[in-house]
Order: sequence, then C-alpha cells, then structure tokens
Amino acid sequence: MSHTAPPGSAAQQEGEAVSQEVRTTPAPDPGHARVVVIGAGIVGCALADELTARGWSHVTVLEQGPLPAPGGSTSHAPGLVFQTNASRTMTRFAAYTVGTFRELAVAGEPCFRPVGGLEVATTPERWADLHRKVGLAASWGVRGELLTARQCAALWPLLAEDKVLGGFHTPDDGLADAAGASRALQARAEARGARFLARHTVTGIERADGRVTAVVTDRGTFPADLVVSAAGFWGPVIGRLAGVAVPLLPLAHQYATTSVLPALDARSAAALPILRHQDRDLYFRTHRDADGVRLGIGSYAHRPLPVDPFTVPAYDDAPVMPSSLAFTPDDFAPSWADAVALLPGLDRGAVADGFNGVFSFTPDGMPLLGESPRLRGFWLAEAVWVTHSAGVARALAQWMTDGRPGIDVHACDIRRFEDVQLTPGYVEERAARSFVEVYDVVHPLQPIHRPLRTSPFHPRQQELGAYFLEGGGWERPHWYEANAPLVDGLDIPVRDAWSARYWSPIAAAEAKATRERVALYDMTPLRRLEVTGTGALAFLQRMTTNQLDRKPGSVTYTLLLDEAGGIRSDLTVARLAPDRFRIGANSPADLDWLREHAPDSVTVRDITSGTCCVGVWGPLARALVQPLTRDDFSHTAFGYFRAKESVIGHVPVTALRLSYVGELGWELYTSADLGLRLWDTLWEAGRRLDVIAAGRSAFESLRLEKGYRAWGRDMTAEHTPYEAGLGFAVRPGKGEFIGRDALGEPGAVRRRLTCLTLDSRSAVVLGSEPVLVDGAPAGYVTSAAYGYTIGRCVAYAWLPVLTPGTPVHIEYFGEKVAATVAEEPLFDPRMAHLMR
Ligand code: FAD
Ligand code: THG
Repeated sequence: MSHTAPPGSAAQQEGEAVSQEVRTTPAPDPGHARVVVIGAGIVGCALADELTARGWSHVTVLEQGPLPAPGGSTSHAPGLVFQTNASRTMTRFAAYTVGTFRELAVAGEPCFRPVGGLEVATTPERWADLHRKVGLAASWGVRGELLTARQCAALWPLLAEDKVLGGFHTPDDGLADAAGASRALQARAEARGARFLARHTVTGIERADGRVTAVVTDRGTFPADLVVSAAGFWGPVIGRLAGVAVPLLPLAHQYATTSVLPALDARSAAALPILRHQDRDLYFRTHRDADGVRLGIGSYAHRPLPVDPFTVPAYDDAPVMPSSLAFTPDDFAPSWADAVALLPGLDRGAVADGFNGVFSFTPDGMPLLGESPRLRGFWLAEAVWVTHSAGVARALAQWMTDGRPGIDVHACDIRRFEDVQLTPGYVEERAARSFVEVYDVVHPLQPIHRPLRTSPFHPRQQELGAYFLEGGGWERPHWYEANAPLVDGLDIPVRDAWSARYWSPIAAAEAKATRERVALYDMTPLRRLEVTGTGALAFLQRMTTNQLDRKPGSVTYTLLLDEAGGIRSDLTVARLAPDRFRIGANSPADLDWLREHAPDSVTVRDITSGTCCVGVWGPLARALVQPLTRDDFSHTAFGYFRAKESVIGHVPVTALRLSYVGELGWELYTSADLGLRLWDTLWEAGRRLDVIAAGRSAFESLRLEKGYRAWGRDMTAEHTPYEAGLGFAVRPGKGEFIGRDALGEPGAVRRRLTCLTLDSRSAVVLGSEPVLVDGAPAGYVTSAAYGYTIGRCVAYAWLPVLTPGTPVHIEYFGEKVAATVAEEPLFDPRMAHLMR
C-alpha cells in the first residue's frame, strides 16, 4: 500500500509525563486476590483448574447443589463434541477442550472417547453445506472428510443408506463425560488449593465504588476481589444480584433414550461415531448399561420451550434436578418418526426414557464472556457448551491473569451488545431463534427482519428500495432496487446459489457509479466517540500507535494495541480543537477500553446514537458538495485526511476528508435531527450529477479493492500491526504507547494478511475458506468480495509470507479455486483517485 506520511510535528512526547495521563488498573495478584466462582458445572470446574494452574491461590467455588452432580445442565449433558464451527474461536475452544478431556479420567474411565463424528446429509442443501463445512474444518485445523452414503453406512450400520446423500466424518470428535470431567477438574483444582463448597446458594453480590467486594450466600459471606458467574442458565439471576444484564434465555431441549436395541452389540456400539441428522434437528449417541446398548436421541425440532430462570426450583424441591423437566412426548413424536426413517432398525425399539433438559441460549448463539463494564471485578462465563468449556476456561483464566484472553474473543465478549440488545424482549426473541436455528444451514449474511436502530435517512432509503440487513442492531442498506436500471449492459459473472444469496448484481452498478460519478453511503452505524479535556492529546498518544500531536484539523489513522502488541481496534482520530477529538471506532469494547484508562482530566463519550453520517464519495463528490457550502472544499484548502467544521445547505456539519472506498469525498457528520435535511440537500444537489445511494455490498467490494482492512474480520488482537500490513500507522519513535514494547521488528513477521485475486473472472469466495499452498492448508480467508473495478474476486487471507505471483488454491464447497498472491492495493496504488 502507498501511504502518505502525516505531516504532523515530530515533537517527541516525554515518556514519563505522558504515562501519568493514563489510568492503569493494578493487575490482580494471583497470590493474594480472592476469586469466587459461582457454580460448579463444567465451566466452574474447568475455570478453577485453569486459574489454579496459573498460580491463583485463593479460589473458592460456591455451588448451590450437592457435589459432584449439582443439578445444572452439566449433570446430564450427553456430551457430544463436534468441534467444527463457523467461528474459528469456537472451534479452537472445542479443540482445547478435547485435548484437556483426553488427559482426564475418573475411576479409570476416560473423560473423552474419540469415537469420531458423523454428520449426514439427506437434502441437497445440507449436502452442499457439508462441502462448505469440510472447508471450515480445514481452515480451523480440524481433521475431516466427506464420505459417500455407502461409506456412511459402513461407519453406522443402522443408517438407511438410500436416504443419505453423503456425510462429513471427523475422526477427532467424540463423546465427553461432562460430569466425570467436572469431577476430575475439581480434584485437580483442589489439589492446587482451590476450595469447593457444596450447598452454598449465592443470594447477594456486595459492591463498593463500582467494584465487587463479596459474595453473600445462605451460609455466610465470602469476601472477593474477583467474582466469576459460571452459573449456567441461572446467569440472569446472578446478574440481577450484581446489577448486570446477562442476555441469555434458558430453553428446554428434548433428550430421549431408547429401549435396549439388540441390533447393536456392545463392542461395535462402543466404536460408533456420534451422529448428527441436522436436516431433522437430531443427534444420536449410544449408551451402554448392564442390559445392553441403547440409543440416546437429542432433538432441537420441537417448539422453543423457554424457562424462567427466576422460578427454577431449588435442588431439593426439583422432581429430578433443577435442569431436568418432565418429558413432553407429543413434542418428541415427529422426531421419533424422523429417527426411525433414518435408522430403520429403531422401529423394533421404543422411547424408554426422556427428559426436557434446560440450558442457555443467547441472541447470537455465542457465549457470554468477560468482565462486566458495569461492575469491575465481576466476570461472566455463561452460555458455554461442554464442547467449549475447557477452551473458554483457559481464555478466561488467561484474561483474568494478564488482561488478555490469548485468542480473539470479540464475538464472545459480553460487551459486544448494544444497550438496546440487552432488553428482555430482544433477548427472549433472539435466543428462541438461536434455538430454532441451532442446526439450520445458516448463511453468514442471513437477515433478521426486525428494525431496531435506523438512521435518519431510513425513510429515503426505503423509498429507494433499500435491501436491508442488520449489523450491530442497525438496519443497513446492502443495495438499492432503485439502481436496478444501471445494471443493464454490465458484465457480471453468474453466481452459484450460495454466493447469490443476499446479493444482487445491483451492487456492481453501485460500485461502478461510485468509481465514475458519486454516491451517498449511510455511515451512521460507524461508532463515533468524542474525547475531550486538557489531557486528551496525551491520553490518546499513550493509547494509540500513530502520531496525533498534529494541528487541529488533522485526521489520523491509528491503532489501539494491547500490551502484547495485538490489534484491539483501528481508529480514525480527528483533532477538531486542541482538546477535542472525534474518533471513528469499531466495537463497543473500544469505548470501555478508552474509558477504563482515561484519567480524570479526560472525558470519553459515545455519540453514535445522537449523530449521523453520510459518505459522499466519487470523482464528482466535490462538484456535488462545493456549491452547497461557503467554505473552500478544494484540494489545497481541504486536503486529504483533514477535518473541518462547515455548513452544507442549512446544516452544520463536521466534514472529514477520507474514504473507506478509496475515492475523493467526505464523511459528513451532523446531529440526528438534521440528518434527513442533510440527505435531502445532498440528493437534490446531486441530481444533475446522477448521484445514487449505494449500499454495503458495493462498499465491501470497493474497500477490498483498495486494501482497507476491517477490524474483527481481517485482523484482531491475535495479530500485530506488522503482520496485518498496518505498520504505516505505527510510530514507535513518538514516545510510550500501550503495546509499543512488544512490537518487535517490522521485517520479522512469519505470517501476513495477504491479498489474493481469484484467477477465473467468474469465481467467487465469501470468507472463512481454507487456502492451500502447494496443496496443503496454510491459512484461511478473512474477507472476500468481487472487485467490480478490477473484474476479479478479491480475497484477503492469513498466510505464511509469500511473494506476489505465488499460485495458491482456495477451497470453496469442495472445489479448489485457483488464486494468486497479489501486490496491494489492487486499485489506485498511486492514490490518484484520492489526491485530487
Ligand atoms: P451448569 O452445569 O448448569 O452449572 C451451573 C451451576 O451453577 C449449577 O450447578 C448450579 O447449581 C450453580 N448455581 C446456579 N445458581 C447458583 C447460586 N445462586 N448459588 C450457587 N450455585 C449456583 N453441550 C455439549 O457440548 N454437547 C452436548 O451434547 C450437549 N447436550 C446437551 C443436552 C441436554 C439435554 C442439555 C440440557 C444440555 C446439553 N449441552 C450439551 C449443553 C451443556 O450441558 C451446557 O451448556 C453446559 O453443561 C453448561 O455448563 P455450565 O457449567 O455453564 O452450567
Ligand atoms: N471512517 C471513520 N472512522 C473509521 C472508519 C471509517 N474507523 C474505523 C474503521 N473505519 C477504520 N478503518 C479504516 C481503514 C482505512 C482507512 C480509514 C479507516 C484509510 N486508510 C488510508 C490508507 O490506508 O491508505 C489512509 C491511511 C493514512 O493516511 O494514514 O483511509 O470508515 N471516520
């Protein structure tokens, strides 16, 4: 990439003076800090194990039920572990859990049996999805291969071969004994000094000055420096005691056991892989007892059966256990028929036993991890499956120990939710949907049609036929049907069914109009922070990597790093006045991270909701904007990466000259009440230039052509700036900043965020696919989009350092698609489009 060096002052900050401007929370001392873990299910036990392994010597686990089977979800989880997940982090949590459980045994019985996993497809859609899943497995390092129907039947003799199109076999998946593993982990933690107290019901969380101080139980109070709620589906109850929203919904899920099946002999049954029949929301495993072999059948096919965590009976009042509700046979009847259809031999048996087991679901299906921003010292480890338990425990223990989880957790972080996503109605509705979709083929862009947050431009967007998808609670236009006539005559490759979903050829027309004329982009969902106060400059200098000591009116692209040099976020920082900065940020965690470190002389505010932003981009952007303002918007008077307070028509705006799509233009910000007027003013003035509104689909294409990274997808805290190709935003010489000392040499990287182009002009990939170098998996795609200007699909991927021109393959639905390492950026390397 070519980058213009900011012309900022070379003045060096004095290290000492600056460091006083950042509040540093003293790291908890594992030797002295008192940790109270609430709940001794698999998560609490694994956490006690990981904490004590790191030298935490005052760990107390409080459990309301008896030990070792306290009555939570773990007590009777059938323990199927399928590692492959759309999320790389979840897959790695699972792989670590398998590794941990494999080393554990209770009374000579192993806590994990690697019988392998088999997912069968009975519909073409699922069969196609299994091809995609093999790719995910390869991307994340899980062994697996596709099998023919005959091979599936050889592995699972009961299968109706004629019903099956094929299967996905993962030899390292298997069965966890969750209750046994809990015992083994508890024993290991106790041997290192942890204390487990059964029959202690937590009834209160004491706090002072925004910190936890103690946990109150029915049998006394336990002073605590750190508290972790590992209370499973009781999470919201503990959350209420702490004044912290815990966005999960407990739902019952049916699990049945058959009568003894003579067709299954003990020896062959012991080797049967765990089996998933996701087209019918079913999974299977075997159970052996003195009488013979039975099949356990789990079903997600039934109606959502929500449970109010506040009315769950206490252990002694529950008929079986608090997490086990009475079986509802009517709900199971269709699943039984589906099971018999797949495994015809079953019709000689019957359902002998069953229960409706309760566990946690969240609005996005991901766990709830991390320290609450509302209450310091109060951590959550909720909505975690057995499958991910030890991996989650490791990340959390690491996080509590040195402030870094050691793996990208942003999609699991409790801070990922907006306030509006924490309301009970939202949580209940979305969590129930997570239940319904748990085994569905889910497209990465699959929409949720519930307008929640809308920008002031929303009515105009609707008039233009916007196709909306949700992001961060926002309705975001992906393209506008009004632009359909512009598609005529464009040469747009035909797409396969999967990549054609939630996509339209209109995106190509919008991208073209942006490169050739001018387009309006709704940038309102971009998170905006304001940092003010006498210490603001010194504070931001210390928090970020680039030189911000430049004159008011400057805009700087800069990074937030953690102490290990991992990228926590990338920001644009506009210095609007000596003590006033406007930041374009990413996740909600950015706000918390800055607030946590801000000294008293600095105020950090999130101003996203009260404001809005429209990007006016394209070669005609100046022709559109200049007549609307009395300020000089010429290149000399309003340079690239500069900011100005101005007026557009009657609307006061803050204008930033930058563009994530790589074209001339401005981001124009104003207050939300004036947004519609701003949009209309621009739209009216733009008519003579054939201005269009353009959506995120074009935006993605344009930003990838220009080589601009998206935090959370292309890079995370697992990556350093030099690896991510962002060394230009790092000024190690400017003075102290968080992460500086861990950075190393720019040239010393062993992997790189690498730009690839697909060789065939009609091929596309979407992201998360494995990349093969010399035929072997060597990395994975982060973002991908068709580059309409360059006429090829662009894919960014994490790969070992490769020279441009190196041929590679990307595996897409089982096909090996040829691609080539490219010099970046692909579009406008000389910056001619931006510097005019
Ligand atoms: P729990 O095991 O529920 O532990 C929480 C503990 O907190 C409980 O023991 C509870 O008593 C205690 N507690 C709560 N409130 C208090 C309080 N106020 N004071 C003190 N203690 C308190 N996962 C898989 O990975 N694979 C599967 O195949 C699988 N199948 C499942 C099948 C069924 C039928 C069910 C119900 C779940 C299944 N799960 C499966 C999910 C899995 O069981 C859970 O996600 C997991 O066990 C949760 O562990 P936990 O430690 O968070 O919660
Ligand atoms: N607009 C604003 N803030 C933002 C974004 C934005 N903050 C979050 C995220 N998006 C940040 N990402 C980028 C990525 C690239 C650029 C801007 C924001 C960019 N980079 C130029 C380059 O790499 O050549 C310029 C870099 C430089 O001169 O230092 O423009 O969309 N407000």
